Amino acid sequence: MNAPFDTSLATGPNALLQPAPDHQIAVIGLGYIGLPTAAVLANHGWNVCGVDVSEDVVRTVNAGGVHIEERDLDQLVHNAIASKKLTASTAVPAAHFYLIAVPTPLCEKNTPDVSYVEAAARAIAPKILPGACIIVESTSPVGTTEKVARIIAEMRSDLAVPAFDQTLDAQADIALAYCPERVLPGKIVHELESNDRVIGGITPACAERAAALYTSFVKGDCLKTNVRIAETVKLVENSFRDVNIAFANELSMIADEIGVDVWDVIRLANRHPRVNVLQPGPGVGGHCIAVDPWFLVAGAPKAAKLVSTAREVNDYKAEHTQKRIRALLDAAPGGRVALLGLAFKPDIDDFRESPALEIAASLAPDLGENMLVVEPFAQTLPAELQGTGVQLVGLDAALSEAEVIVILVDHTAFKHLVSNDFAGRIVFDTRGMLKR
Ligand code: SAJ
Repeated sequence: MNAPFDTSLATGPNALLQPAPDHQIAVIGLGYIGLPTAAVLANHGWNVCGVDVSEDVVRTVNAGGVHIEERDLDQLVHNAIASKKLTASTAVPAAHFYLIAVPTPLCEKNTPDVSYVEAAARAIAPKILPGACIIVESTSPVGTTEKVARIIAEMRSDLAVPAFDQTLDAQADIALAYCPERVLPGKIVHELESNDRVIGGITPACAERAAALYTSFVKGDCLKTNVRIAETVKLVENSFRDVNIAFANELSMIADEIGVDVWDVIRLANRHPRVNVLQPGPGVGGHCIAVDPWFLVAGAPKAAKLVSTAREVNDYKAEHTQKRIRALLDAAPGGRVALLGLAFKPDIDDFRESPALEIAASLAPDLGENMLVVEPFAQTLPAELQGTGVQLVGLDAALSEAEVIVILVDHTAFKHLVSNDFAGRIVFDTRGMLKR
């Protein structure tokens, strides 16, 4: 498919300008962050081209549809396409702003894989015109945005590319910045506009240039800093949460051993004015908190002891939960178990890195048809459970047919349940849903 923008952008060598209504924005990667961002920008009047390597995704978006479930996203994309402010393409266009929102997965050994960001930089480089601003949003190890700058500088010797230690940045032809996404799945559309943003420039002028874009649609504050601090801030945010959840998860295992109710302990401890223990669960999932802390560890493996231990505790919690379910089944030989929820957190259809799914998949080969699953956000069983004999059933069937019931996700659809609904059953409530 051809790029929809013309290549004669009205910018010159010193045109690190304020954004203008006719400026064009290319969002590279139309996933959980890129697509909502592209749609929000388009609905704020920008001309946006969303770029994705998948022809299916491009076709779906151009037809006004969405390939991911996220509250309010379908209407937003529909409006953006109908107003012709958003188009999608597999080709990178010439644009005034480039936003890179591609995945940064983990390699084996928990080291970051930034190859998609590098590929995006290589795809953008030939199209960049003087005056353009390139912003990385993907969660990235510190130094990634400077890597993007080096790739562009190597491929475009005709452009003066800014460097981190450069003092006279007024000479640069383009701007480069890092602005991490920090939106919560399930509230992405709302938080894209309401959250504060941290904007790190390779130089101060780069931060100014990128901030001019974000202030056009963000209601929160746009906080400018340097690129390395902004990259670190993102990793710190998710590591902070991971470490705190690890404390709650460790506490739940300690409580099991010493025989006290962890939910009562947390509820009462949190009445202290400076204590706020988070909630234990079956482990930590999603593509952010279960992954990003490793990027911080990779940068300073010896120093990041607490961060890496927290990751191990949260990963272990899924194994611990699975072992406890097996122990409960030993007490009900031949009995059926019903698992309530497979998603990585409540009220979401996202199963990535889900501890609930990991637990189900590890039990399935042994339990087969003795395992029932209730997941209001799945029409069919995820691939990991198909062909195992496990059945996807409704809540009522699960409650009447299973001897052991495990609450793995506190979806709203389960929240009306009270202890009496489980009379005569063995219940394992990993989320403390029945206590809240
Ligand atoms: N969880 C617990 N106990 C808690 C809170 C969460 O076990 O008390 C579990 C959840 O069940 C889930 C996991 O942690 O499995 C992560 O859920 P979450 O709601 O804490 O976070 P995410 O992964 O959906 O989104 C996070 C957010 N980061 C922070 O809150 C610091 C979001 O703002 C980021 O934009 C997102 O990561 C991201 O994309 O990085």
